Amino acid sequence: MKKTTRLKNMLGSLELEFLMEAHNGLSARIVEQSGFKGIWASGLSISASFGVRDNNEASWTQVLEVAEFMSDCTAIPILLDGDTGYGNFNNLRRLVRKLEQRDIAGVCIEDKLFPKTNSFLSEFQPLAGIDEFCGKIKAGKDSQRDDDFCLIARVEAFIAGWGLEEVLKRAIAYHKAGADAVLIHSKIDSCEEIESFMREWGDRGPVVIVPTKYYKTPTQTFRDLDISLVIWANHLMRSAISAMRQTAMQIYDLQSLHAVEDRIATLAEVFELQNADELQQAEKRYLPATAGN
Ligand code: SPV
Ligand code: MG
Repeated sequence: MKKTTRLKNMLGSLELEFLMEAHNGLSARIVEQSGFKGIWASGLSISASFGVRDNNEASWTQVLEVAEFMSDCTAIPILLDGDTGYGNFNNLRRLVRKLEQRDIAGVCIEDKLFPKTNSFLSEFQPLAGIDEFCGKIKAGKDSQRDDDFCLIARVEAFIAGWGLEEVLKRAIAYHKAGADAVLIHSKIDSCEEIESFMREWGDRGPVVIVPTKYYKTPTQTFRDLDISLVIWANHLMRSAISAMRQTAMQIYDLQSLHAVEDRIATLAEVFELQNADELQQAEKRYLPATAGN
């Protein structure tokens, strides 16, 4: 089944589904091997792994290149965090076409202004006009060639300090404009805003959430609320930071590899993640036999 169809089916599924964050080919492979059905290509994590801020400091083609590596080395669908679409409706059209060419299953765009700021970083989060954002959604949907490519519209009104009425107005407008799902983002440490939204939203369409700040909410609550898809948005990048710091500090302090050797991945694991075995088999098939072989 196509990656796009699989993501679309996840959105439409009666089960609660999950996407796990990845930010490069390696972490994408790890997500897939862990059993997840799909990948969130996180803007925050990709920019952090570049050592830049989540403010569109990395260009969209740099992000696209990362997504391409992720897509090439995995078979599960990828939902790209497309920020604001990197410009107006026209930039989004081009993004959608480029994502389809790279077999990326969908894109999520948020109703903020370019250049965006991470939702947890600043109180000042100016929102796009509803009509302008609806035009962007329509343009994105009109430009996809594969009917199952998914465009998810992310509502940032709670993040920007607006109330339920504004969130609902925007979600309904984006749904009518053709979004395959709405992502309702919230930065409070309880599920209260999401619950209030779900009570009003009913069954208009699939809803995606990112429970980074309300991580203590039991996952069963999300099921009970009829959420479609949960995104664990940045946890591989954050676990990599902790592990890398610990390893670097230990090696620095001890001037030896001895203490870390038991708790880092083996080289065999690295080669497996790179699919090194396939190349060795191919060399036997395609390279001429030499005296050394
Ligand atoms: C990301 O992972 O880049 C996201 C989610 O957009 S958040 O950081 O919560 O805004
Ligand atoms: Mg992001």
